[in-house]
Amino acid sequence: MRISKDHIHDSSMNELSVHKENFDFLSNNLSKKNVDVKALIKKLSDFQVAIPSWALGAGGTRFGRFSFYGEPSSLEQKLEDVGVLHALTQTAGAVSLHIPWDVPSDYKAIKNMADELDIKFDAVNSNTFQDQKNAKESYKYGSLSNTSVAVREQAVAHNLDVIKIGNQLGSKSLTVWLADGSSFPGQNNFQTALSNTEDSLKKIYKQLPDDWKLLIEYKPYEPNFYSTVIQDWGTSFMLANACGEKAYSLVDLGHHLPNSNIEQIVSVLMLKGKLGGFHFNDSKYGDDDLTVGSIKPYALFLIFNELVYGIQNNPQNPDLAWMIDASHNIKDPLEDLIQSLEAIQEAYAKALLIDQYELRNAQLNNDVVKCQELLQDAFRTDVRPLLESARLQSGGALSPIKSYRSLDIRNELIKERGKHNIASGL
Ligand code: AOS
Ligand code: ZN
Ligand code: ZN
Repeated sequence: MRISKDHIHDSSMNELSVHKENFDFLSNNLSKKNVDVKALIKKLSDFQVAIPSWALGAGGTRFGRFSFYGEPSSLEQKLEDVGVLHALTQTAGAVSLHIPWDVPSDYKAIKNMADELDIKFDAVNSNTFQDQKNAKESYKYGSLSNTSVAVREQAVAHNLDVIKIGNQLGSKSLTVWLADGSSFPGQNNFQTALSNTEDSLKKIYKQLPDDWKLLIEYKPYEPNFYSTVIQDWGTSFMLANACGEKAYSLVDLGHHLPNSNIEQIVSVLMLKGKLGGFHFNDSKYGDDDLTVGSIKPYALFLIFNELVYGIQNNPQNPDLAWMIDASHNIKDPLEDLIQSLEAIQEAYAKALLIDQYELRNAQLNNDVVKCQELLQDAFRTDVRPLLESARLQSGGALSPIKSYRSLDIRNELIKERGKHNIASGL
């Protein structure tokens, strides 16, 4: 499945004049406020978000799965899907692989294909939350934290394998998310579990190539429901510090207890130079993995405000690995990812509109009302014409969802790949 630039261009034609009107209106208004519209559009074009290989098919809950048909069943097909997303949005220039689900059989071919599609390999993810076929040891009672040396060694070895695989593709970071924890009080010794995890992570870190980062993801609960070893940003930060300067925390928006102030976590981690990666999604209750911006767009904007501030003021913090971490049960995964990409760009653009200088002055004057006005003025601006313009300039679609539908891409994929239902195996 390849869509040509011409097709994308043609699919955008009939709305071009409306876009022009909206864009002129907005850019006039912004210019009056001394916003450098061109520079802003350039920032939007440069902002690329990795697509996780596991979000391209229909997901599910523990109760059931519903396929969308035409889902990718090989790494090649997953890349094709990311290629479709990138061609339409010009924002999805990277993919994040999960090992062992995505082990390439022919590295050269996969790399060539990614090059052709203009896709980079972002962070690689290890998997010690499932037992693998023919594995000697089981992760039922934990992986890097397990009380058994043999299990820990197997889990460390797997992470080292993942680094090797990623290295051959040009990845520069390893993301570790552990399901380790306990479901019942008394089941685990908290101190032993944390110490074992630290030791295991240090063993992985020792073998990390010099130009790589180790990203440590935290999450309060699920699949374990009483305790999780790496439960919060503090634990992740502690472990990253224990490992060394190439180790960082990774924030997944769904991995916080209700009402956590995520923007403050982001801000503090950046001040300490320890925010390495980001998993975007949205949620109402827990790790819901819903479409970015579908539930709390204002919270997302406030998080981006801190990210923009950090990018501008915290040279001690490295460039971040941006990724969507979503799961789809009822939407076409590709449409859902397009919506997520749009929401991310929208929040970023709005955050870029905040007058940081004015905000700083209002803060120093304790003008609380002005501070709020400055934030909300940016949030209330309809920035979509800027996103459209960034996409058009890079050869993407004016409206990716509309083009995806008018080009009938899902049916094309079903024609190519058949109605085989990956989710149920039917
Ligand atoms: C799990 O909750 C984490 O968000 C992981 O980052 C990710 O979703 C997982 O590794 C994919 O199964
Ligand atoms: Zn995640
Ligand atoms: Zn998650």
